[in-house]
Amino acid sequence: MPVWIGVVALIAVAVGAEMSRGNDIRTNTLWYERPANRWMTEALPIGNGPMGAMLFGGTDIERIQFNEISLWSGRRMATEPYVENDDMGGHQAFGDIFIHLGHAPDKVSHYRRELNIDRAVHRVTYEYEGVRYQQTAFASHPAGVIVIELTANKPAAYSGRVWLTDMHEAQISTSSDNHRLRSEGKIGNGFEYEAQLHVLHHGGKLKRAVPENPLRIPVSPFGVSFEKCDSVSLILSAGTNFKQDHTTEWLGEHPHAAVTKRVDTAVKRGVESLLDEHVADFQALFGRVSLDLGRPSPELLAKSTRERLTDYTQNNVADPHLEALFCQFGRYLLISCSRPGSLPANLQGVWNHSNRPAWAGDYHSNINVEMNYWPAEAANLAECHVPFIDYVDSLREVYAKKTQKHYGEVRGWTLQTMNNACGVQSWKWNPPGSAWYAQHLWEHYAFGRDIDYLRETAYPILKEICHFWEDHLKRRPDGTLVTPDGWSPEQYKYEPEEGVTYDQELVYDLFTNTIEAADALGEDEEFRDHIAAMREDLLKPAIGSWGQLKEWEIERDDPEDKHRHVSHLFALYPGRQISMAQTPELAEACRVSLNARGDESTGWSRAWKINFWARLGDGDRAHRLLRSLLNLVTGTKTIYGDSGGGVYSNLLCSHPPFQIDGNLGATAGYCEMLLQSHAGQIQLLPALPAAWPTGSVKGLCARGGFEVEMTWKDSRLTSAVIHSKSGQPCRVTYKDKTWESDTKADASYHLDQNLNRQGDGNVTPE
Ligand code: FUC
Repeated sequence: MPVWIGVVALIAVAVGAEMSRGNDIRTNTLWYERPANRWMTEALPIGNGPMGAMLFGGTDIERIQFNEISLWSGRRMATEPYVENDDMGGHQAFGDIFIHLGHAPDKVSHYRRELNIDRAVHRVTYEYEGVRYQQTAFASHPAGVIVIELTANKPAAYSGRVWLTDMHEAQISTSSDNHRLRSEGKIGNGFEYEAQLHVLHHGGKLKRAVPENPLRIPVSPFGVSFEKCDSVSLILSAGTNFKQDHTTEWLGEHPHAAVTKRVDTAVKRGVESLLDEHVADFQALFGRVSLDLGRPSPELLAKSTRERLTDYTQNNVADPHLEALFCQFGRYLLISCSRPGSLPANLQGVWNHSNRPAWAGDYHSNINVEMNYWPAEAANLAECHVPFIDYVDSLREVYAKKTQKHYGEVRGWTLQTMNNACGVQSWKWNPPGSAWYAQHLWEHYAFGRDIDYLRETAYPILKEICHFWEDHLKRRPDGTLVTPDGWSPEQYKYEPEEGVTYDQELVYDLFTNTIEAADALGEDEEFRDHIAAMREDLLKPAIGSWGQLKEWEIERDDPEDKHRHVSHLFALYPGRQISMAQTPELAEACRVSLNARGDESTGWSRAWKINFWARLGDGDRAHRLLRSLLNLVTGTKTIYGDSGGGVYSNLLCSHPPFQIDGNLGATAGYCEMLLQSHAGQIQLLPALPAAWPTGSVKGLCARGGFEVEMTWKDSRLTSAVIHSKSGQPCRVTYKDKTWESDTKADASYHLDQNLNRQGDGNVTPE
């Protein structure tokens, strides 16, 4: 059967489903009625971990802007010399693919551009001069490639040109058979990079593009023309010689061989098989969690994502389905930009179109990189946490030397606020930054219960960060331990000082996690007891004169202060020193501070506040914050104040500009609203808002190695299933009800609305 006949049949089915919008039951889809004009606010992201791409869906000229996570300018931090505030450069844009099709927008009809986040497939469909065109794109993690397939319902419909461009000064060449474009370059710091784009076609022919250039941007004269093809497919891969190893000064092999192999293998496999493999791989992660906050009406589904956001923002329309989509979008993004084997998500995940991105697109240690990873465990994406853990592990020795240079004779390490991929830092020291990183190492164990990981990876790092504080804490004459040189991020008014609440709480958290880690290992009792004694002596959070949680030891809190950072509430979330159950007065003080701070702020600040209010058990307030984050904005200029935070029409979070932490922090917020497990028990629906009266969720994770499924109706729990993955004892609460039991590994426990166990013996071996 000629390929185009198969394609026609497939498109007929797809178009049938997609065109009758009212019947569209695929709910996890963002879709738009016109191509994207702006990269940051409209284009849609796909990614396979190391590589990301933003798709515009153009019909005249399609632009696919792409990145690789390790392409960084700036110095590479070898072990010598140690320069304070060295040139950390910035994450770099890699290049673009331009496809000139010449389908004039004013003659295009039935246009639809969509990103299905269940399958991680981007699709553009439209009609032009009687032909139905379709572009399908996806980023495959297992194959390490990005694939763009152009098909049509008539043969020989595709004639056009494709170019590969580069954001530095790479050589671009075309292979002698015209099938492959290649860019190869080197930036000033020694990082070498390469991209290869293979052009496959059915029917018609390929030839070297003539230098004539219909694009309004400079491109290399080297491109490929395709003429009268039934279909055209592009396979892209890119890499650098970055190696996550400071002993080689972060340099590994030239990427040519690896990129060639990935593209060659993908070309042999063909698009269909790559797509099947990609969808299976992606769904193995994404499909673990389903969330239903209310079925969308056909009227809502008939509206584009932009229209729904507009209604939601400007007309205050209730749209719990859009809210659920936003939650899942955070999971989609994390899977797409954080896979084991490459660097962690930076300020923009992996998506970046500039060589001078905002804040260098860095790893920002005083909230942002941590927030990126808040949903990893609770939203059942523990694997996606691994790049961050590996990153921390890879930097310990470099940071230890730098820490000694800055702090003198101390063991262990900490870090500055701005960090690149290879050990270079700048801006202010963030003394408790390493303790915050340590929390992530601990949480990976707390949720996953992998004792070998705890022993071999996490515990040694927790311990060395404790060493830093053993050497650095100051003991006052009355025996109190204080952090000596703190700064509550990023309050400019004050000089470094003792006993800043943010620092004290983070050290407390580090010590708590280390104590529990030693207990879990059953080792290191003497050290454990020593840390426990130090924890007793730490200066603790205190309540100030207007009932607020004090940000500093000296009372300077201003009820008018609307600062975006709310660092002194770390102990409420993501810490656990303050909780409604165990420290109700301090929890109340957090409430007072939050009310004073107000809701409106940068994107990530709003996301943090969702989590705070969830921990305070106030679902309606958490939901109000969620609404204030799902606020459609268009501005991309940096604003630090209270206007501009929200989301763009492509659902990427606006600081502004785009910053991915708000997306990921919001997803963590949903998890906290529906399930909490930080206080030694699993709390079901601890902050369910009135806006979600009926719903269900499956696959959220709880500490202790549990997965939870729940349904609710009329704002009350109707059933729950607790799946025990590692056989830990379990205590579940819902309002004033409790169920407590030992569990068996790989068994599921069904509970009714009163938390009574259901069924025969109540244990369902999986
Ligand atoms: C911190 C924040 C800013 C911004 C930057 C990347 O400095 O205070 O708001 O998010 O990180």
